[in-house]
Amino acid sequence: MNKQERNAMFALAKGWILEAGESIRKRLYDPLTIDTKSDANDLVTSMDKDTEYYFINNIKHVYPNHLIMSEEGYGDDVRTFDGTVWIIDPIDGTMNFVHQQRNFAISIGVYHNGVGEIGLIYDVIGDNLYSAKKGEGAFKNEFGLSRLSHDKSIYESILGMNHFWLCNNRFVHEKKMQELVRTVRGVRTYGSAAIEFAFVAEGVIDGYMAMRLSPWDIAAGIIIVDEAGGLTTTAFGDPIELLRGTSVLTCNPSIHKPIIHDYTRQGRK
Ligand code: 2AM
Ligand code: CA
Ligand code: CA
Ligand code: CA
Repeated sequence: MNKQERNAMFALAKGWILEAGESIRKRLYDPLTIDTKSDANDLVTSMDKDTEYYFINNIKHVYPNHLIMSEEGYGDDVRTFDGTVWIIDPIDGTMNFVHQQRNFAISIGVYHNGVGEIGLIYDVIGDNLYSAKKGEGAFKNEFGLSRLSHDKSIYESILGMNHFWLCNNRFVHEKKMQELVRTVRGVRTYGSAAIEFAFVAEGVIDGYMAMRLSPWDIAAGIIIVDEAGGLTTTAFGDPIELLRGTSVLTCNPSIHKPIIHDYTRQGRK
């Protein structure tokens, strides 16, 4: 994809994401239809569906040949990364949206032949747009993000992770995760993978780990963290295969090796 095409697509996507966010803010306290999906805690609302539909309508109108992979099922059944693929989570952090009316984000990643071209994560209530274009750095609104160029030791790092991995689970031994929690300076849980990626890019947290995420949770975040100078692999240090569900470790490069070698690989089930 050439720079001109990328810039045009970025400008459109940015306009759409800001407009969708504005629409959510206006309707924040309107009555919602809330359904459950795989289990009682897996929520989806009419706002998730309306927002996804809005993006798909707009994208298909301008780019009828592009494919769209999105959480709530209005997109295409994407099986390969040939051509241009938009990967969209209309609301990441739906539980936060429903219970807290904050700490949720819209996430859009655009890939061309498998290469990340554009990443956008919009923290709707904070009105902060995290963005990146391939080769042009990462931004929070108009400010460039550069804190990841400073090394951190694991002892002075703040790590984002869900408390779930400290309980008995099928991915990783909880004792090893407890050891990791005691080693780092602090642990945070924000409840939106996209926001955690944005915070890693910003240097607000030094890493984020999760055992089970979907492509739309991470597609934009991978590009933004990469452009900010960070590193993203599976939680066990392998390359991410974006078309499938995956574990994730996204972090300041200086703490990647210690986490993989001393904790996740040793604790892997
Ligand atoms: P969502 O709000 O778009 O569903 C919360 O820890 C993070 O995990 C959010 O990014 C959330 O995305 C995602 N998530 C929630 N339920 C999930 C599930 N059943 N499988 C994978 N990811 C999930
Ligand atoms: Ca969901
Ligand atoms: Ca999500
Ligand atoms: Ca979602």
